[in-house]
Amino acid sequence: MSDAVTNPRSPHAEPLPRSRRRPRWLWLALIAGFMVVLGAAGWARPDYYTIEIGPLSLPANSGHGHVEQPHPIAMELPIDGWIRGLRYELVDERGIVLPNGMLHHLNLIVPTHRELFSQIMLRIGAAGPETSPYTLPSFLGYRVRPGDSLLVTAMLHNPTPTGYRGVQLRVHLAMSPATSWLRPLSIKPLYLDVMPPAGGHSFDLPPGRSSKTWEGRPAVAARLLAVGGHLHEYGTSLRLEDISSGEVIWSARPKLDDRGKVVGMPRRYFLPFGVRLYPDHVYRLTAEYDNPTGKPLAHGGMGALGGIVLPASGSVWPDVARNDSVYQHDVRVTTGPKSHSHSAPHPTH
Ligand SMILES: [Cu+2]
Repeated sequence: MSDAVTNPRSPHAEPLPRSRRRPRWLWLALIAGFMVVLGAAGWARPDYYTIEIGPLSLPANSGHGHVEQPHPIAMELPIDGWIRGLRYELVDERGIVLPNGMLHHLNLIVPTHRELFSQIMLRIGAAGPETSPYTLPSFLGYRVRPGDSLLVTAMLHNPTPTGYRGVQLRVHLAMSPATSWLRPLSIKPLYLDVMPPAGGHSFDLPPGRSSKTWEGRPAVAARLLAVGGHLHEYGTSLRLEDISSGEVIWSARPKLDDRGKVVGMPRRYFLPFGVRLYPDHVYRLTAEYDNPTGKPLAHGGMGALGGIVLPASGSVWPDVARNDSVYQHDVRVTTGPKSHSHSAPHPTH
């Protein structure tokens, strides 16, 4: 991990006039400092907008292939403001909170916008059983307006010996209202995967050490403000590199429990300035594994990065290309009948 990549005055600075560049970042740094003080004082706590999925039946000891999965929900958001975070809970018919381990994964997708690095639909939130609730600092948010489309997909299973009925998955979006006197910076979430953007994101894991990579370019210049990741069991590292400049932007090892099981990935903020992403640079995401079982593991591997970016000022985020084959393939696998298989898009957490 190099400090140089977080330096806003890297040799790759865009040829913007100083008068345009400086005040924006000076302003951001000032706001950041100001908001830390306000945040510490308990100001700007988010409201929550809740989406309920269910009721669902979760028989005891049932894998995701043996549970009737919720259909993808396409909705129009009635809210005007900024989404700043995500948490969820599962409750049974009596309202008793159930173990998070029954969520296999949850994805929030905006079908009318695309990702920075590919033509697939924009992923704005994801969670799995290990995901702890998160809320962005109050000066960052994803802007939503009434009528915006949102697609919610989820998969559940029940590894416990107790069956449950009438289960509701409650997804709480942390929000700042549009009326807030201080406008958050309008960020875009980022999703990268070591598998091709559209289609199944798990891959077969060979025995021993192996790695999987994907490379791509961002559609517009942006600053990467935060990253997190997702690896499966036997994952040893996840790394994002700018291979045009040779810099490692982020490299992380999974958090392990006492028995060496992957229980999560560290998150990192690059505040206040972020790491510059250039449309003419190529970026590579690498997931490394060390499978000690001596056997190939079908669908055993995954490597995904979730983050947030601040698009460069004046940049125009490209529209979705509904005729693009990658976009269409993404829509098919995300919302079609096969969206309930494990090869469906899967969370970053
Ligand atoms: Cu996974």
